[in-house]
Amino acid sequence: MADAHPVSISDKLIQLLRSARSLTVLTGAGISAGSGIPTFRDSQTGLWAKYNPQELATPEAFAKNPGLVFDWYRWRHNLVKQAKPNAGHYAIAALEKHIPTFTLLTQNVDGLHQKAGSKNVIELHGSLQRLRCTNVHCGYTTDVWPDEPLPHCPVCDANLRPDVVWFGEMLPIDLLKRAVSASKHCDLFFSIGTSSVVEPAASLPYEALHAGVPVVEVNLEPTSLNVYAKFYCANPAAEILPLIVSAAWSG
Ligand code: BJW
Repeated sequence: MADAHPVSISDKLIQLLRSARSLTVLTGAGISAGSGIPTFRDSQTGLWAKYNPQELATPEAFAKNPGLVFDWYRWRHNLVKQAKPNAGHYAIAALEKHIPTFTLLTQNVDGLHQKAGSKNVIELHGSLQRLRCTNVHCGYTTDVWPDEPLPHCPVCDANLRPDVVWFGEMLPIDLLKRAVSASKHCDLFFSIGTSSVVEPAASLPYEALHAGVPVVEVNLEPTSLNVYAKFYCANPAAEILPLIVSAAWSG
């Protein structure tokens, strides 16, 4: 196994964080890796190493084989129901208490940020907590996952589906607009535990960069964003984020 990357936190980053009046944080699956939730694209352990996204995470896959897709999401729903936030989620929740304007943009559907106490959270790819009716004219949603292989809507009898955003589907436009605005209008932007490949979320750090906002990347591996980031932390999010918060505000 490779040696852990030594922890080093730039004094300049700590100064910027202390003086920030507005902070925007984008998270991806890497933040929840420390809570036992598999990422998508890590080569050995990622979900897409074992499962084909085209057969599970598209509207076409659900239309073709709704039982299979629902079953896979029920397995993941059970996994996240049992998961607990880790020190990285708690550190992000602590940032919100220190900085007057704070926005958390997450691509994750696991609800762990809210469990850790984060308040201003925009769930760009939906939530595994909820099911919604596939009939767009119906609008029924529920937090209860019925114990049936393929549950139906109690209002209109159409299939229910997980309330997540699949490939080829639009992100909720109001949430995306708020995310773009929060990315442009902040003093500092963190991109944490995301491979920076899935659009349109991957473009949000660039909204910040184009507005002159310094970007911090926290990721075990550098991504395509890395060359543009002012600061890079190559440590597990659950280790480095609590150290950053305590360096900025303890004492
Ligand atoms: C750690 C760590 C530790 C690990 N500490 N770090 C422009 C160009 C090309 C394609 C497109 C484009 N615009 C749109 C598209 C198509 C598509 C897309 O982006 N495809 C790319 C893959 C090429 N996008 C869409 O379809 C989106 N819709 C859309 O744009 O609509 C308009 C439109 C439609 C059609 C055509 C054109 C436009 C919707 C995207 C929905 C994504 N959905 C998923 C599934 C959600 C439900 C579910 O959970 O099942 O969202 S896919 C999956 O990827 C999931 C994630 O949220 C998302 C991002 O993954 P993330 O979080 O980055 O995870 P990983 O695994 O990739 O990375 C983890 C990282 O953490 C790694 O870098 C590790 O190193 C790191 N790490 N441990 C710190 N301890």
